[in-house]
Order: sequence, then C-alpha cells, then structure tokens
Amino acid sequence: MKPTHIEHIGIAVSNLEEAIKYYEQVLGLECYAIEEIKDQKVRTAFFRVGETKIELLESTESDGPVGKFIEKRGQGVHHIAFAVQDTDMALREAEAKGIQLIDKTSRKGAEDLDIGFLHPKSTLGVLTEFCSQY
Ligand code: CMX
Repeated sequence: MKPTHIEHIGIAVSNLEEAIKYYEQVLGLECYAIEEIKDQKVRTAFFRVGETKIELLESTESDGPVGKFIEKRGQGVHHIAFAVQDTDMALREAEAKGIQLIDKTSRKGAEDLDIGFLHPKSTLGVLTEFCSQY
C-alpha cells in the first residue's frame, strides 16, 4: 500500500473565487475544474502542479467538515491525500496497524476517485486521505 505520490493537498478557503484568483494570478496555475460535492458540503477547485493537485475547499454549509475547520482554525492546509493502488486495502492495512479510520470503506470523492480518510488524532494531527482510481 505504499503511496505512489501525493495525489492532492486540500486547502480550506473562505471564498473559492477569491482563492482561485490567488492561485491563477500570483502562482500562475490554471483552475481546470470546479465541482460541488454535496455529501461533503463543499465546493472544490482543482489545479495541477506536476503529478500533484491543489484542491481548494469552500464550505457550502457551516456544519460541514470544512466549515467547522475554518471556524476553529481559519483558512489553511486541511488534508493531504496520498495516491494508492487500492483505497480499501490501504484503509484495512492502516486499521490493522492501530490507526483510527474515519471511513471504514472507500467512497466516491471528487473526480470520481475512491477515497477514504484516517482520523487526524491518530496521524500526528494531519487529516490523511487515500485515493485510488477505481
Ligand atoms: N486536520 C487536523 N485536525 C483536524 C482537522 C483537520 N482537517 N479537522 C478537525 N481536526 C481536529 C479538530 O481541531 C479537533 O481537535 P481538538 O479536539 O484538539 O480540538 C478534532 O480534530 C475534532 O474536530 P471537530 O471539529 O470536533 O470535528 P469533527 O470531530 O466533527 O470532525 C473530522 C473532524 C476530521 C473527523 C471530520 O472533519 C471528517 O470526517 N473529515 C473527513 C471528511 C472531510 O474532511 N471532507 C472534506 C473534504 C472532502 C474532499 O476532499 O473531497
């Protein structure tokens, strides 16, 4: 289950359009997709940086994970997502090593990837995601 690369870095922002301007006008990146993920209560914007993506996350409801995060901690890095071959297998292996899972099994996330989260309380304070293609 060794990750092949960092699939994306999730960044919580208060205003998606304002944040997109920064990434485009200052860093010179191009936003190639905006997507709403209703069950996560977020709107997302994606940028490619080599093999890795930046995923901006704007909360659509204050009681969602990103809304609560911003209220508590302000804008900033929200999670790191590792590309793995098989998200379900990676989750099972992490659990077997004593890591607390948020998702027991994978579910569909942005860009139709299979995703699953590990709890930041057992990953040294970093909300950690696994992603795979199928
Ligand atoms: N990174 C690190 N720590 C985090 C965190 C994050 N992103 N979000 C919350 N925490 C910490 C909180 O600061 C809090 O710590 P303290 O107890 O020390 O104060 C603790 O985790 C519990 O936080 P909480 O505000 O009570 O929030 P919840 O328990 O309701 O939820 C979490 C926390 C991580 C379980 C929840 O946000 C979650 O399930 N996240 C996974 C889904 C997700 O983040 N979706 C959005 C992205 C979707 C996408 O990328 O497609």
